[in-house]
Amino acid sequence: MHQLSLRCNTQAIELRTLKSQLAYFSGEVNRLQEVKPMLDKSMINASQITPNNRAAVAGKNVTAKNGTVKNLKDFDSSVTKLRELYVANAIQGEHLTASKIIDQALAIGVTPKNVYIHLILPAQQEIGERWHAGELNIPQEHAATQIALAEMGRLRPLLRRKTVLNKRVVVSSVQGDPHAIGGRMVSDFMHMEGWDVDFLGADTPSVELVKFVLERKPAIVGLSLTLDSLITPAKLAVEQLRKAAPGIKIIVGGFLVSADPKGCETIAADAYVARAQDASDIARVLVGLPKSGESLPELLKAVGARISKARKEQRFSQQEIADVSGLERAYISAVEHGKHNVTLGAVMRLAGALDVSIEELVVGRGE
Ligand code: B12
Repeated sequence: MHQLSLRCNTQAIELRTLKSQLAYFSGEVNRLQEVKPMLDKSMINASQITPNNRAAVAGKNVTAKNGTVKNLKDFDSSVTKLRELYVANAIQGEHLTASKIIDQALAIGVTPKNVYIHLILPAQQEIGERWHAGELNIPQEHAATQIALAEMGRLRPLLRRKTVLNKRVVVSSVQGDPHAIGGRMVSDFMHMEGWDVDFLGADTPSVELVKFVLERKPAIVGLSLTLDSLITPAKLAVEQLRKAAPGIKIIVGGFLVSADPKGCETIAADAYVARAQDASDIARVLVGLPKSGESLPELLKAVGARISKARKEQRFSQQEIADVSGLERAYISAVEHGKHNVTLGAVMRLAGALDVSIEELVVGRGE
């Protein structure tokens, strides 16, 4: 009864999620219909935008029509041009145009994830350099940052989830650190890769972080660190987390990991990861899962080893498992050695014979 009501609840939640996604997409269609006449009226060919005339075209629409984007080189240069336009508009607070530029990037085939990586991230970096050099003032940086956050919010539902790992990660900036966009990016990418994510944003006091971790029981904590003055608080947070939750894996990432990798090592985390897109693979290794980009032979070997281990743990011979599963003994032997591209049907039978879940054989227990 309890299970039934849980299942009903889950289905209701899924239905609500689907409904809200549907509402989002109908909103998007309406928005695009409104924007289309504007785009048609003021089209600029992407190849016409050069660094010299970018001020002239800033604020207008860019298109990749007329066969402009023919090959990768053209594609790359279009992305670069779109990025320049995005920066020009973001620092002026021209959100609507910045938004349309992102739509153009999507229209020429840039994936939402690559919009994060190739438009928003470098735009923020350029803004940082120009701010540091005194070329931009604080309101310009703030305006651009708000646009970046809003655009990421708009793109987030388009980042498709590839799988579900049933493993949690808590991502937060270190106590005292006001930078949150990097942590947001990591969170969104890890969600795509199947992690359940709690993103806490900027400046979480480490005592509160520890309490939250004890409640949520994540497998991984990701700490985002930008400022060099915060190495000591980061180190303290790691110490407190390890004391309260032994066995927890901690990844430190952020601007400082690229800027001062040696300095960061003193934090004594389990891994230091500079780029958001690498976080999931490193986290998978830390919790004992195979990397998602693993080659087929490696995957078959890993699956075979898990089958062999489960069989030996239960003291079955290959012949006994063959008898129960209805598979040939020689087939099972080849599968255990990773020499056979085992079918899902066979994994299902083996899982049944060994009384373990399919996931346990394919993905592992996370041990
Ligand atoms: C926006 C911004 C701010 C905003 C932040 C608002 C917000 N909501 O985030 C505000 C205005 C608050 C701010 C404040 C300051 N800032 Co500031 N800021 C920036 C700026 C321009 C952009 C940051 C950003 O959005 N980057 C985009 C994200 C996506 O990049 P990222 O954070 O590096 O994240 C990537 C990776 O690092 C990684 N990553 C990040 N976190 C994590 C976590 C994990 C677990 C993993 C795996 C990976 C990972 O994933 C991302 C994608 O790969 C940067 C410039 C820059 N180069 O980044 C300066 C910058 C970071 N700021 C800087 C400074 C100095 C400051 C101030 C100290 C300035 C001052 N004197 O007041 C203050 C902080 C004051 C304080 N309270 O302590 C310096 C830092 C230099 C340093 N480390 O010594 C920078 C580099 C500017 C510069 N060139 O000098 N800033």
